[in-house]
Amino acid sequence: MKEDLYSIKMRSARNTKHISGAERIILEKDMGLSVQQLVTRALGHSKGKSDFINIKIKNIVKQDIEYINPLDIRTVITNDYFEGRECALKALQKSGLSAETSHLVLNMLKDCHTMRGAILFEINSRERLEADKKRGVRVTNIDWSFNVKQELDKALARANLNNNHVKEAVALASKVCSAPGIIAELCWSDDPDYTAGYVASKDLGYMRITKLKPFGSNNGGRVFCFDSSKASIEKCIEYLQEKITLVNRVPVINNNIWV
Ligand code: WAQ
Ligand code: MG
Repeated sequence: MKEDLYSIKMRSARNTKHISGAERIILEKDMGLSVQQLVTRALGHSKGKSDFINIKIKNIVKQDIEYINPLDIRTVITNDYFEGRECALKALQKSGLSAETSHLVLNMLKDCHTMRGAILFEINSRERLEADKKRGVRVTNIDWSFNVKQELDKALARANLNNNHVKEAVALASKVCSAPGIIAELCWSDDPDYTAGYVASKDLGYMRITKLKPFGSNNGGRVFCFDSSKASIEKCIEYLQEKITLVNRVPVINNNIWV
Protein backbone atom coordinates (compact mmCIF):
# COMPACT_ATOMS: atom_id res chain seq x y z
CA MET A 1 0.00 0.00 0.00
CA LYS A 2 1.63 3.23 -1.18
CA GLU A 3 -0.89 5.77 0.03
CA ASP A 4 -0.46 7.35 3.46
CA LEU A 5 -2.87 6.56 6.28
CA TYR A 6 -4.24 9.15 8.71
CA SER A 7 -6.18 9.10 11.92
CA ILE A 8 -8.94 11.73 12.19
CA LYS A 9 -10.44 12.42 15.59
CA MET A 10 -13.47 14.61 16.13
CA ARG A 11 -14.98 15.73 19.41
CA SER A 12 -17.70 18.28 19.85
CA ALA A 13 -19.49 20.06 22.68
CA ARG A 14 -22.26 22.53 23.43
CA ASN A 15 -21.96 24.89 26.40
CA THR A 16 -18.83 22.88 27.32
CA LYS A 17 -20.92 19.66 27.59
CA HIS A 18 -19.80 16.70 25.47
CA ILE A 19 -22.03 16.13 22.42
CA SER A 20 -20.21 13.57 20.33
CA GLY A 21 -16.86 12.06 19.49
CA ALA A 22 -15.80 9.85 16.60
CA GLU A 23 -12.78 8.82 14.70
CA ARG A 24 -11.63 7.23 11.51
CA ILE A 25 -8.44 5.70 10.19
CA ILE A 26 -8.48 6.47 6.49
CA LEU A 27 -6.50 6.71 3.27
CA GLU A 28 -5.29 10.18 2.33
CA LYS A 29 -7.71 10.41 -0.60
CA ASP A 30 -10.71 10.02 1.74
CA MET A 31 -9.66 12.75 4.15
CA GLY A 32 -11.84 15.58 2.81
CA LEU A 33 -14.98 13.44 2.76
CA SER A 34 -14.35 12.04 6.26
CA VAL A 35 -13.81 15.49 7.78
CA GLN A 36 -17.01 16.70 6.14
CA GLN A 37 -18.99 13.73 7.49
CA LEU A 38 -17.70 14.22 11.03
CA VAL A 39 -18.47 17.96 11.02
CA THR A 40 -21.98 17.31 9.67
CA ARG A 41 -22.49 14.85 12.49
CA ALA A 42 -21.39 17.32 15.18
CA LEU A 43 -23.78 19.96 13.82
CA GLY A 44 -26.79 17.67 13.40
CA HIS A 45 -26.68 15.59 16.59
CA SER A 46 -29.79 14.44 18.45
CA LYS A 47 -28.23 15.78 21.68
CA GLY A 48 -28.08 19.29 20.18
CA LYS A 49 -26.07 21.40 17.73
CA SER A 50 -22.41 21.66 18.76
CA ASP A 51 -20.92 25.11 19.36
CA PHE A 52 -17.38 23.69 19.56
CA ILE A 53 -15.79 21.17 17.21
CA ASN A 54 -12.24 19.88 17.51
CA ILE A 55 -10.70 17.93 14.63
CA LYS A 56 -7.28 16.33 14.96
CA ILE A 57 -5.49 14.72 12.02
CA LYS A 58 -2.34 12.67 12.39
CA ASN A 59 -0.26 10.58 10.01
CA ILE A 60 -0.01 6.91 10.97
CA VAL A 61 3.13 4.80 10.90
CA LYS A 62 2.02 1.60 9.16
CA GLN A 63 4.42 -0.64 11.09
CA ASP A 64 2.50 0.23 14.28
CA ILE A 65 -0.82 -1.20 13.05
CA GLU A 66 -2.28 -4.32 14.65
CA TYR A 67 -4.93 -6.13 12.62
CA ILE A 68 -7.71 -7.82 14.62
CA ASN A 69 -10.76 -9.97 13.89
CA PRO A 70 -14.26 -8.62 14.47
CA LEU A 71 -16.70 -10.05 16.98
CA ASP A 72 -19.59 -11.77 15.21
CA ILE A 73 -22.93 -9.99 15.42
CA ARG A 74 -26.31 -11.21 16.52
CA THR A 75 -29.42 -9.30 17.45
CA VAL A 76 -31.82 -10.07 20.25
CA ILE A 77 -35.20 -8.40 19.80
CA THR A 78 -36.85 -7.45 23.06
CA ASN A 79 -40.31 -5.95 23.65
CA ASP A 80 -39.13 -3.34 26.14
CA TYR A 81 -36.03 -2.29 28.04
CA PHE A 82 -36.92 -4.33 31.13
CA GLU A 83 -36.71 -7.46 29.02
CA GLY A 84 -33.56 -6.09 27.37
CA ARG A 85 -31.83 -5.56 30.71
CA GLU A 86 -32.74 -9.08 31.88
CA CYS A 87 -31.16 -10.35 28.71
CA ALA A 88 -28.03 -8.22 29.30
CA LEU A 89 -27.67 -9.63 32.83
CA LYS A 90 -27.74 -13.18 31.48
CA ALA A 91 -25.22 -12.31 28.79
CA LEU A 92 -22.83 -10.79 31.35
CA GLN A 93 -23.04 -13.97 33.40
CA LYS A 94 -22.38 -16.07 30.33
CA SER A 95 -19.27 -13.96 29.84
CA GLY A 96 -17.99 -14.96 33.28
CA LEU A 97 -19.33 -12.35 35.72
CA SER A 98 -21.17 -13.41 38.88
CA ALA A 99 -24.86 -12.54 39.16
CA GLU A 100 -24.08 -9.91 41.78
CA THR A 101 -21.33 -8.26 39.73
CA SER A 102 -23.56 -8.27 36.64
CA HIS A 103 -26.20 -6.33 38.57
CA LEU A 104 -23.58 -3.84 39.75
CA VAL A 105 -22.41 -3.29 36.18
CA LEU A 106 -25.95 -2.76 34.91
CA ASN A 107 -26.76 -0.34 37.74
CA MET A 108 -23.63 1.70 37.00
CA LEU A 109 -24.82 2.27 33.45
CA LYS A 110 -28.35 3.18 34.58
CA ASP A 111 -26.80 6.06 36.54
CA CYS A 112 -24.29 7.06 33.87
CA HIS A 113 -24.59 10.61 32.49
CA THR A 114 -22.68 11.86 29.48
CA MET A 115 -19.04 10.86 29.71
CA ARG A 116 -16.55 11.06 26.86
CA GLY A 117 -15.13 7.65 27.69
CA ALA A 118 -16.03 4.44 29.47
CA ILE A 119 -16.14 3.20 33.06
CA LEU A 120 -13.34 0.70 33.70
CA PHE A 121 -14.58 -1.70 36.34
CA GLU A 122 -12.41 -4.23 38.22
CA ILE A 123 -14.58 -7.30 38.79
CA ASN A 124 -12.80 -8.70 41.89
CA SER A 125 -12.38 -5.55 44.00
CA ARG A 126 -15.45 -3.98 42.33
CA GLU A 127 -13.66 -0.68 42.04
CA ARG A 128 -13.64 1.83 39.22
CA LEU A 129 -10.14 2.23 37.81
CA GLU A 130 -10.33 5.33 35.59
CA ALA A 131 -7.96 8.13 36.61
CA ASP A 132 -10.59 10.73 35.67
CA LYS A 133 -14.06 9.45 36.64
CA LYS A 134 -15.93 12.20 34.81
CA ARG A 135 -14.17 11.55 31.51
CA GLY A 136 -13.58 7.79 31.68
CA VAL A 137 -11.23 5.78 29.47
CA ARG A 138 -11.53 6.66 25.80
CA VAL A 139 -10.71 4.00 23.21
CA THR A 140 -9.00 5.52 20.22
CA ASN A 141 -7.11 4.45 17.09
CA ILE A 142 -9.71 1.94 15.97
CA ASP A 143 -11.52 1.55 12.67
CA TRP A 144 -12.42 -0.98 9.99
CA SER A 145 -9.59 -1.60 7.57
CA PHE A 146 -9.98 0.27 4.26
CA ASN A 147 -9.77 -3.21 2.63
CA VAL A 148 -13.08 -4.34 4.13
CA LYS A 149 -15.10 -1.11 4.38
CA GLN A 150 -17.02 -1.63 1.13
CA GLU A 151 -17.80 -5.27 1.76
CA LEU A 152 -18.79 -4.42 5.34
CA ASP A 153 -21.29 -1.78 4.15
CA LYS A 154 -22.91 -4.36 1.89
CA ALA A 155 -23.09 -7.05 4.58
CA LEU A 156 -24.55 -4.63 7.14
CA ALA A 157 -27.04 -3.23 4.61
CA ARG A 158 -28.30 -6.77 3.86
CA ALA A 159 -29.03 -7.16 7.58
CA ASN A 160 -30.53 -3.64 7.78
CA LEU A 161 -27.75 -2.57 10.13
CA ASN A 162 -25.75 -0.13 8.05
CA ASN A 163 -25.62 2.86 10.38
CA ASN A 164 -22.79 4.63 12.22
CA HIS A 165 -23.86 3.39 15.65
CA VAL A 166 -23.51 -0.25 14.67
CA LYS A 167 -20.41 0.16 12.52
CA GLU A 168 -18.47 2.07 15.15
CA ALA A 169 -19.68 0.02 18.10
CA VAL A 170 -18.72 -3.34 16.57
CA ALA A 171 -15.22 -2.09 15.75
CA LEU A 172 -14.82 -0.60 19.21
CA ALA A 173 -16.13 -3.70 21.02
CA SER A 174 -13.86 -5.92 18.93
CA LYS A 175 -10.87 -3.91 20.12
CA VAL A 176 -12.08 -3.75 23.73
CA CYS A 177 -12.59 -7.53 23.89
CA SER A 178 -9.09 -8.15 22.55
CA ALA A 179 -7.52 -5.87 25.20
CA PRO A 180 -5.45 -7.56 27.94
CA GLY A 181 -7.64 -8.46 30.95
CA ILE A 182 -11.00 -7.30 29.56
CA ILE A 183 -13.66 -9.97 29.91
CA ALA A 184 -16.83 -8.17 28.82
CA GLU A 185 -18.39 -4.87 27.86
CA LEU A 186 -21.89 -3.49 28.42
CA CYS A 187 -23.06 -0.49 26.40
CA TRP A 188 -26.04 1.52 25.38
CA SER A 189 -26.03 4.90 23.72
CA ASP A 190 -26.54 8.18 25.53
CA ASP A 191 -28.27 9.52 22.38
CA PRO A 192 -31.95 10.02 23.28
CA ASP A 193 -33.21 8.55 19.99
CA TYR A 194 -31.15 5.34 20.09
CA THR A 195 -32.35 2.62 22.46
CA ALA A 196 -30.27 -0.36 21.32
CA GLY A 197 -27.12 -1.51 23.05
CA TYR A 198 -25.03 -4.62 23.48
CA VAL A 199 -23.07 -7.01 25.63
CA ALA A 200 -19.78 -8.09 24.08
CA SER A 201 -17.18 -10.67 25.04
CA LYS A 202 -14.83 -13.04 23.25
CA ASP A 203 -17.11 -16.06 23.77
CA LEU A 204 -20.43 -14.31 23.28
CA GLY A 205 -19.45 -12.08 20.36
CA TYR A 206 -21.31 -8.82 19.83
CA MET A 207 -24.81 -9.40 21.17
CA ARG A 208 -27.07 -6.51 20.18
CA ILE A 209 -30.17 -5.99 22.29
CA THR A 210 -32.78 -3.79 20.61
CA LYS A 211 -34.10 -2.09 23.75
CA LEU A 212 -31.89 -1.31 26.72
CA LYS A 213 -33.31 2.07 27.74
CA PRO A 214 -36.50 4.11 27.30
CA PHE A 215 -36.78 6.27 24.16
CA GLY A 216 -35.89 9.91 24.97
CA SER A 217 -33.49 9.10 27.82
CA ASN A 218 -30.07 10.79 27.92
CA ASN A 219 -28.61 8.07 30.12
CA GLY A 220 -26.06 5.77 28.61
CA GLY A 221 -22.42 4.90 28.31
CA ARG A 222 -20.04 2.00 28.48
CA VAL A 223 -18.65 -0.30 31.18
CA PHE A 224 -15.50 -2.30 30.43
CA CYS A 225 -15.17 -5.23 32.85
CA PHE A 226 -11.54 -5.87 33.74
CA ASP A 227 -10.05 -8.84 35.62
CA SER A 228 -6.79 -7.76 37.31
CA SER A 229 -5.74 -11.41 37.81
CA LYS A 230 -5.39 -11.68 34.01
CA ALA A 231 -3.35 -8.59 33.08
CA SER A 232 -1.92 -5.33 34.36
CA ILE A 233 -4.16 -2.31 34.25
CA GLU A 234 -1.43 -0.18 32.68
CA LYS A 235 -1.11 -2.59 29.75
CA CYS A 236 -4.87 -2.66 29.30
CA ILE A 237 -5.28 1.12 29.30
CA GLU A 238 -2.31 1.62 27.01
CA TYR A 239 -3.76 -0.86 24.51
CA LEU A 240 -7.20 0.77 24.59
CA GLN A 241 -5.95 4.34 24.30
CA GLU A 242 -2.86 4.02 22.10
CA LYS A 243 -2.62 0.85 20.00
CA ILE A 244 -3.49 1.46 16.35
CA THR A 245 -5.97 -1.26 15.53
CA LEU A 246 -7.75 -2.09 12.29
CA VAL A 247 -10.48 -4.72 11.98
CA ASN A 248 -9.53 -6.77 9.00
CA ARG A 249 -12.51 -9.02 8.27
CA VAL A 250 -16.27 -8.68 7.79
CA PRO A 251 -18.14 -10.16 10.77
CA VAL A 252 -20.60 -13.03 10.53
CA ILE A 253 -24.08 -11.58 11.00
CA ASN A 254 -26.60 -13.96 12.50
CA ASN A 255 -30.35 -13.89 12.14
CA ASN A 256 -32.48 -11.96 14.59
CA ILE A 257 -33.54 -13.81 17.71
CA TRP A 258 -36.69 -13.06 19.67
CA VAL A 259 -36.37 -13.25 23.43
N1 WAQ B 1 -14.20 4.93 24.13
C1 WAQ B 1 -14.80 4.75 25.32
N2 WAQ B 1 -16.07 5.11 25.57
C2 WAQ B 1 -16.76 5.65 24.57
C3 WAQ B 1 -16.21 5.86 23.28
C4 WAQ B 1 -14.86 5.47 23.08
N3 WAQ B 1 -14.25 5.63 21.93
N4 WAQ B 1 -17.16 6.42 22.49
C5 WAQ B 1 -18.25 6.56 23.26
N5 WAQ B 1 -18.03 6.11 24.52
C6 WAQ B 1 -18.95 6.10 25.65
C7 WAQ B 1 -19.28 7.52 26.09
O1 WAQ B 1 -19.53 7.50 27.49
C8 WAQ B 1 -20.57 7.80 25.35
O2 WAQ B 1 -21.36 8.75 26.01
C9 WAQ B 1 -21.21 6.42 25.37
O3 WAQ B 1 -20.14 5.49 25.26
C10 WAQ B 1 -22.21 6.19 24.27
O4 WAQ B 1 -21.61 6.52 23.02
O5 WAQ B 1 -25.62 -2.43 17.56
O6 WAQ B 1 -23.96 4.83 19.76
O7 WAQ B 1 -21.56 6.83 20.57
O8 WAQ B 1 -27.29 -1.03 17.31
O9 WAQ B 1 -23.71 7.30 21.89
C11 WAQ B 1 -24.60 0.67 20.60
C12 WAQ B 1 -25.57 -0.19 19.84
C13 WAQ B 1 -24.61 2.12 20.21
C14 WAQ B 1 -25.31 -0.19 18.38
C15 WAQ B 1 -23.65 2.84 21.08
O10 WAQ B 1 -22.81 4.94 21.68
C16 WAQ B 1 -26.13 -1.30 17.70
C17 WAQ B 1 -23.51 4.29 20.75
P1 WAQ B 1 -22.45 6.49 21.72
MG1 MG C 1 -23.58 9.44 22.01
